[in-house]
Amino acid sequence: MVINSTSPMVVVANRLPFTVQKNPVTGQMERKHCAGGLVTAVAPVVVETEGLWVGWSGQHQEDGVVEIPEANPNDQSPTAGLKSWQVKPMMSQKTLFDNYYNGCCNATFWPLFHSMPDRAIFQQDKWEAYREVNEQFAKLTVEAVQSLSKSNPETIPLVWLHDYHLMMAANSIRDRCDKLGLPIKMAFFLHIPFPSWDIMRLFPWDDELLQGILGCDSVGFHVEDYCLNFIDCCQRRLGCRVDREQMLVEHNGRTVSVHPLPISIPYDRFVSLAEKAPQVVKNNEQEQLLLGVDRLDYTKGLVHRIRAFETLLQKHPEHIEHVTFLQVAVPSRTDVKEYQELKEDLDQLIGRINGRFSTPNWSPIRYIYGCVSQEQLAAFYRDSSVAVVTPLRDGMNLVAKEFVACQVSEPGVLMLSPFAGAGSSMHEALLVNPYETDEFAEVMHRALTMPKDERELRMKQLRHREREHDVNFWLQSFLKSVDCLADNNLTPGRLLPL
Ligand code: ADQ
Repeated sequence: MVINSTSPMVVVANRLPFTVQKNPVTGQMERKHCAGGLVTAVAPVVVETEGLWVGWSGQHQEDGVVEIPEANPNDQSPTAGLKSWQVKPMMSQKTLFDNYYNGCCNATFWPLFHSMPDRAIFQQDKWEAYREVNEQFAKLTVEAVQSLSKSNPETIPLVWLHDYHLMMAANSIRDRCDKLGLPIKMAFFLHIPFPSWDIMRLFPWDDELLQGILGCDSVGFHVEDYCLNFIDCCQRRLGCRVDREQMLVEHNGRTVSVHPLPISIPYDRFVSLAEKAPQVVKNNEQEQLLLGVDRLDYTKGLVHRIRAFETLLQKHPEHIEHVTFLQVAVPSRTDVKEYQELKEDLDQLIGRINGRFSTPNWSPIRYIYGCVSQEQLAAFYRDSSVAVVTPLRDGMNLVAKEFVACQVSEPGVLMLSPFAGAGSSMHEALLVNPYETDEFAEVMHRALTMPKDERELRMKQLRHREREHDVNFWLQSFLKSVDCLADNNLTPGRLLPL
């Protein structure tokens, strides 16, 4: 990987890039790698620029001090090169952290930003906990920056804040660094959608939140629509002067640049996994698989999708015994009531449909509730005829891209919701509105019966685009966006013309 950045990168994310666990046999603390696009892409940059990663370790202050162990000598993961001094665990009091994480991040921002305001709670104490934990993150980040600047006073660290957990940290980081005379560049990237002004204004403290994000020099979202929503909110709520063409927002005498930076996957890695993965066992040679892979989350539209599959079997009984829906769902936020209810609804729905349509030799739905290895996932992607990626709302959606990368033999068909960020660039997918059940079933039928030459053509173009715009491309685009614009903010004056 070529990294065009000389600044040490300080990544600040809710989570560390690995968890720390006690080995039950040796009693020693060990790193447990968390697979994920962000860690795979960003950890090598932190290693190479001798930067730092600030995040929650999974423990609380009540649990005592966490010592970060060095990587195991056999560690092959992208975080293996991170020395223990480069990992800064954030620890908070348990109740405070719970109000921040479960209370505000997941019960307010997650549903609100996915345009599901009826599911969101708006509580002052949760919001205060959010601000306080962001302040704790800010304090630790500045200590980290200080330690870097001591050992290398020539460089200007690049602080990169990630996601909806950390929208209120930037101004505190900036103020503290200013007082210490520490120059920094600061960027923010949001992994979920940024909603329209109509939704954002429902949040009682929207002005503070927007000002929080504007504390950065550069702000990134997956797609242009989210950028424009953000710019719109800044103009309408804060009265900022904005330039929509160049995507600039003026605030407090500084100009903040806004960038569409569509995240992606390590494309080549998925290709080679798919080339090696073992064959998926099917009922018979002709059986076609429809595939869904998601975290079990209400934004992912699992219930809508399974209902559409039921309609397919009802309206096109020729698929009975020839088509199976394979749904893989990773448990997520299992201690939250809404997620437990979603699991129950899905269990019941799948049970009912299997009861209704199963024959002695076939059941319509195979359902895996759990995590599967990337090798297994690659096999599912490769051997499925259709991937059904139909969230009700999704920042980007990496599953759509992983499926495309794994199409190394017989080309399959991608069905995609226009409400996922991926929908705005993967034009050759069959777009389907997950709320429109009958049409959804018809598009499933079309995908299952699509002629080979059409499948080939669509998949070829999808694969070409994703190969060119992989996760490395995303990272390089981000570094470029920071290099061109943040320097101007260090020498104030790049304000919008009056
Ligand atoms: P997520 O909501 O987690 O990410 P997504 O982008 O689809 O959604 O990523 C899910 C990841 O989990 C994929 O890499 C997938 O392979 C993996 N996965 C899913 N099910 C699995 C299973 N059963 N076993 C193992 N792995 C599984 C958030 C936003 C997205 C945005 C990403 C990145 O909500 O919109 O695309 O961040 O910015």
